[in-house]
Amino acid sequence: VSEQMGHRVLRIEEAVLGKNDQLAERNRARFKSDGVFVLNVLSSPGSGKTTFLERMLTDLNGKLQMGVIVGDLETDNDAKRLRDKGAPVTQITTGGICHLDADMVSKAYETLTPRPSDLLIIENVGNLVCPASYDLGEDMRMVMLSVTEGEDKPLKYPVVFHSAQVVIVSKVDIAEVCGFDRDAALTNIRRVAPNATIFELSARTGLGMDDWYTYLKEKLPEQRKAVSVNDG
Ligand SMILES: Nc1nc2c(ncn2[C@@H]2O[C@H](COP(=O)(O)OP(=O)(O)O)[C@@H](O)[C@H]2O)c(=O)[nH]1
Ligand SMILES: [Mg+2]
Repeated sequence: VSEQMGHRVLRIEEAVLGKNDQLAERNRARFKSDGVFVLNVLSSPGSGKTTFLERMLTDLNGKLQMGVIVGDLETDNDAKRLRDKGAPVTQITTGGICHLDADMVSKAYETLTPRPSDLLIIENVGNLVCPASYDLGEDMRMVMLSVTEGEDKPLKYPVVFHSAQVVIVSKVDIAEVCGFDRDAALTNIRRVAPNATIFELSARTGLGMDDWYTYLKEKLPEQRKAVSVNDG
C-alpha cells in the first residue's frame, strides 16, 4: 500500500512540476519580449540575499531600471527593507509554501510599476531544497553560500548548486573569525557545480561586488551592454 501511495505522490508532483514548467516558459517568453533580464536568487535563510539586493539596488540605482519580487513564508519585512531604493518591490507571502512558482512570479510581475525594463531580481524563499525544482522563467539562477554555513553544504544540497549558473560565497568579511575553509568550500562547489561562475563577496563592505556587476553587465541583453554599471 505504501508503495502504491508513494507512486501516486510522485505522479502528482510530476504533474505539478510539468504545469510549472509550462508557466515558466510563458514567463520566459514574456520577459524576453519585454527585454528584461531575470535573476533568481536562492539560499538558506540568513545567507544574505536581502542584504545583497539592498546593495545592488543602491549601487545600480540610476544605471539599470530594476524591479524586485521577494518571497517569504510569512511577513513583508524584506520588501520593507528593499523599498525606497528607487526600484519597485513586490512581496509574495507564500503562507507556508516553501518555494516560489512560475504562476506567483507572473502575477507579482504585473504589479511592478514602473515595469523594470532592465533587470528583474527575484529573492526566493530561503531554503536549499524546494526552490531548486521550480523554474520561474529566469535567465540566471544564483545560489548563495555564506561563510557561516559550513563548507560541506554544496555536497549536502547538490541539486540546487548544480542548477545554478552563479554561486556566491557571501559574508567574506567575517570568513576569518568563522574559521571558514575557503579551499574546501571552493572544491565542494566545483564538485557539484563545475560550470558555475563563483564570486566571493561581502554585501556589507562591498568587497567583490564590482566583479559581480561587470559579469552581470556582460549577460544583459545587447541593447543594455553600453550601460556603465561600474563606477570606474
Ligand atoms: N558580516 C556580514 N553580515 C551579513 C552580510 N550580508 C548579510 N549579513 C547579515 O546576515 C543576516 C541575514 O541577512 P539577510 O540579508 O536578511 O539574509 P537572507 O535571509 O538571505 O535574506 C543579517 O543579520 C545581515 O546583516 C555580509 O556581507 N557580511
Ligand atoms: Mg531575505
